[in-house]
Amino acid sequence: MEEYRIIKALSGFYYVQTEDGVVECRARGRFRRQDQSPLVGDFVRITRQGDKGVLEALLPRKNAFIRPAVANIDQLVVLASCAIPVTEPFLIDRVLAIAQLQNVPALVVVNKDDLAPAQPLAEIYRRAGVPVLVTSAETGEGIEALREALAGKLSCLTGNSGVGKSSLLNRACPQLQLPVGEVSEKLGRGRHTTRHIELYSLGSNTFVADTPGFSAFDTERMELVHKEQLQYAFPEFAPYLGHCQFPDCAHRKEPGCAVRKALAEGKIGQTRYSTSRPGAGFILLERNGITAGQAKLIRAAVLLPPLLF
Ligand SMILES: Nc1nc2c(ncn2[C@@H]2O[C@H](COP(=O)(O)OP(=O)(O)OP(=O)(O)O)[C@@H](O)[C@H]2O)c(=O)[nH]1
Ligand SMILES: [Mg+2]
Ligand SMILES: [Zn+2]
Repeated sequence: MEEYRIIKALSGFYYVQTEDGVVECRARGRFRRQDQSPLVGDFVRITRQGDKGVLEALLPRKNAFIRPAVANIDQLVVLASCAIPVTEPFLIDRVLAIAQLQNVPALVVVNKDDLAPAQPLAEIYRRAGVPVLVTSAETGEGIEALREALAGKLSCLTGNSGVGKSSLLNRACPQLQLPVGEVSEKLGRGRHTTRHIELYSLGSNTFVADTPGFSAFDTERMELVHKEQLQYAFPEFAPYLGHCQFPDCAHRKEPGCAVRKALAEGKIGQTRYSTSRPGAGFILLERNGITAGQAKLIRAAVLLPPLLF
């Protein structure tokens, strides 16, 4: 049997890169029965049937994400914009938190600097110790730095619809010619131009996945995180953890809280702290017991990596 990587998933078919081109595959029924969903980035075993193929098995993953649905990435690139469609910091924070809990390096890119100054948003993440680039797909600002940041890795771009994920990739690699869409000024959001996840080669050992932007529906959905783990999803909190008066401090209203003290002193950003609070976009799992509603969500989220349970 042959082992290859899935580079695209579309309408129930999986497209696998082989030495002699891309092969369209379908998955065996047992994947569905076992609640296993192959993802772009997965390594799979296939058998051939003429010029088509069949996915026979998924090889072990080093990481996996639900949104965007990708596996085995080296870096998550969170694209944001201060021009329409404006990216709310909590959206960035949620993606960064999930990456951090999976030990996947993240990069924040604030695009459209030609339309609205990107620095204030960029500064929030610089202060949190996250690598940040400021770019413009229009003027080419920051493109060389972006190319360098992508080199030699498999990166996945994510961000709300219309921030310029596809535009930026086109600018970094003009032969890609990815479709880009208009932004609706009236609604203040993108038009979901990119409809599927696909992995592109940008040269030696460099791959990047373009993904559909989050939709309003997506952003209402919550991420599942263990209650005690949430604080570790924010790396700049680390120096203060373990220094609160109460060992089980939730960093909310408890007296002697070192995290809140750092917040008051401006060492932790207000938006970062707000996202880390229970109820701000995460469903917090109790160690020994989950509610029926959570159990349903967990079944729906079969792709969640073991770390999050
Ligand atoms: N002025 C300016 N316009 C940009 C920039 N980046 C993207 N755009 C425009 O923003 C619109 C949306 O860009 P896309 O690249 O389609 O955005 P996307 O993030 O791929 O959106 P989805 O595929 O819907 O998730 C297009 O009209 C682009 O021309 C930029 O840096 N500056
Ligand atoms: Mg796009
Ligand atoms: Zn505390």
